[in-house]
Amino acid sequence: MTIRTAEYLISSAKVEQCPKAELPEYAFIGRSNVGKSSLINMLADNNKLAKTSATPGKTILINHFLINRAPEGKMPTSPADRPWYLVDLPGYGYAKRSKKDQENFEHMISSYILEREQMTLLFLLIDVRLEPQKIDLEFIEWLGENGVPFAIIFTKADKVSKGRLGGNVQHYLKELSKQWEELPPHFVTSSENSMGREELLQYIGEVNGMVQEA
Ligand SMILES: Nc1nc2c(ncn2[C@@H]2O[C@H](COP(=O)(O)OP(=O)(O)OP(=O)(O)O)[C@@H](O)[C@H]2O)c(=O)[nH]1
Ligand SMILES: [Mg+2]
Repeated sequence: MTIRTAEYLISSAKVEQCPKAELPEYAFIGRSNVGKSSLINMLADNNKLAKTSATPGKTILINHFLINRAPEGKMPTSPADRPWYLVDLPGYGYAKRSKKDQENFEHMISSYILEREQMTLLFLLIDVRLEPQKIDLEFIEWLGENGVPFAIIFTKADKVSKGRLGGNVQHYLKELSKQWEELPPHFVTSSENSMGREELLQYIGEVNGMVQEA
C-alpha cells in the first residue's frame, strides 16, 4: 500500500457528523499521549497533518483524514489505488480532565466505536515502555464484549533498547493471552524513526482488498 495523498477532511463532535461516504475506515485509539496523532503523521509521511503535543489531551474531536483521493472524482479500478479514511480519536484516561469532560470524551469515543458502521478496524495503541495498564486491559475486554474488530500497535519503540523491546511485547501478549484464546494482530512502531510503517500499510492494504471484494 502506497500513500499517494493524505488530507485533513473534517472534525466531528458526534458520530452523526462524520463523513457519509462508505470507504474503508481505520481509527486510532488509546490513552492520551500514547502517540495516535503522531502515528497518523508517520503513516502519511506528513508531520503537519494531525496535531500532536507533548501535553496529553490534545485531540478533542473525531478527525477524519482522506487517504489516496480518487483522481478527478473517478473511482480507480485497482483496489490498491482506492481511497480510504484514517481517523484520529481523542485519547482516554487523562487524569487531569474534569469528571464531566472525562465522561463526555468516553461517550464520544464509545459511540463512534459502536455506531460508526464504516469503521473497518480499530487500532489500539499501547506504549511499549509500560507494564500492561488496567485501563487498557479493561478497554480491550470491552472491545471483545462488543465484538469490535481490532489490532494492537505498540508505540514509541525508539524509547526502549532493542533488547527490551521484544521482551516487553512478549510480556504484554502473554498478559493478553490470559484473557484471549486467540491474540489480535500486533505491530511494533516508532513515529520517530518510522519503524513498522511498511508492515502497517501492507496490513491496511490487505484488509482494504478484503472489504472491497466483499
Ligand atoms: N520518541 C517518540 N515519541 C513519540 C512517539 N509517538 C509520539 N511521541 C510523542 O508523544 C507525545 C504525544 O504524541 P501525540 O501523537 O500527540 O499523542 P496522542 O495519542 O495523539 O495524544 P492525545 O491527542 O492527547 O490523546 C508527543 O510529544 C510526541 O512527539 C514515538 O514513536 N517516539
Ligand atoms: Mg492526538
